[in-house]
Amino acid sequence: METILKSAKKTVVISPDNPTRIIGERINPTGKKRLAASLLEGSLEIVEKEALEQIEAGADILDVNVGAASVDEVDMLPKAVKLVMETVDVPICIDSADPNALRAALEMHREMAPEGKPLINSVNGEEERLELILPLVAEYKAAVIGLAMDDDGIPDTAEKRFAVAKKIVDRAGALGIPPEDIVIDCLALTVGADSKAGLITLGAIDMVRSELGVNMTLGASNVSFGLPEREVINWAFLAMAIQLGLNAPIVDAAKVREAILAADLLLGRDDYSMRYIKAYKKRIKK
Ligand code: THG
Repeated sequence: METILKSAKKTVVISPDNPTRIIGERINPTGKKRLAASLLEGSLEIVEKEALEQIEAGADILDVNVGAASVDEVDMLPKAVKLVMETVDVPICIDSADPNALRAALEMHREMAPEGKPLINSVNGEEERLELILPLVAEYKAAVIGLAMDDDGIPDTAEKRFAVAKKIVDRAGALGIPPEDIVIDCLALTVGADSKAGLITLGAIDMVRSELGVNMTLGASNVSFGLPEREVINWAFLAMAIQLGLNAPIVDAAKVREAILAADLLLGRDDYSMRYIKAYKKRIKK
């Protein structure tokens, strides 16, 4: 199962046989007051800086999200997508809850890279979202992240999250969108609130990999929200999730790349430890 994403110049293949691909999460004003304020003024300087830094840190794909209070996403999202595509050459993950902003950004992406293929973040199992987003995915021949939640919220069992994932894959299929263009997100919730939260997510990942075979993303760092030394928890969780089938986490590359390289190495996806050693050498040179 190969999810193929393309910028104007670069193709990234997400597949269980490939190393884990990192979707860089930092172009997102959530929790970043400075970025939120600058977006409100129409400035994209921080977006450009974050794009460059994340590529330096080893991101393979960049998530672009400009959603903050009072920001006009229909105006700003295509501008941010354009700037990121001019600044770096990796594929783009277009992140918005607003279908009009998604459409505007998809138009811009098509203009900048007519042969390109972005990832849309996201659809979920809610009837309304399926009806709004899946036609866009088909029209623009994009790939899409499918969140394992629906009109009843985020299910509290692995089986129910799997069922939502299957529903999304089936509904996409009915519109001619193949399963390789669906990247499922089994959703990470903090273990600080529910000690079984990690286990439920891992169980869903396992089921999605074995029964649907599709590729998977995860906003993995959510798992440690509210706890001290979050990185330690995130590293352990990523290793487990990657073993079970997560292969395109949405994370801060600067904080988790070493752990991901170690997981890939231990899972036999890094011949002669080349990627691990190369990253180490680059780090000690600084
Ligand atoms: N699944 C999918 N997409 C997602 C998420 C997911 N997109 C958004 C989010 N979750 C992943 N992206 C972020 C972006 C920012 C933060 C966390 C996840 C974040 N920001 C810091 C804060 O709030 O404290 C500020 C970080 C900083 O400035 O260093 O935490 O789950 N499909």
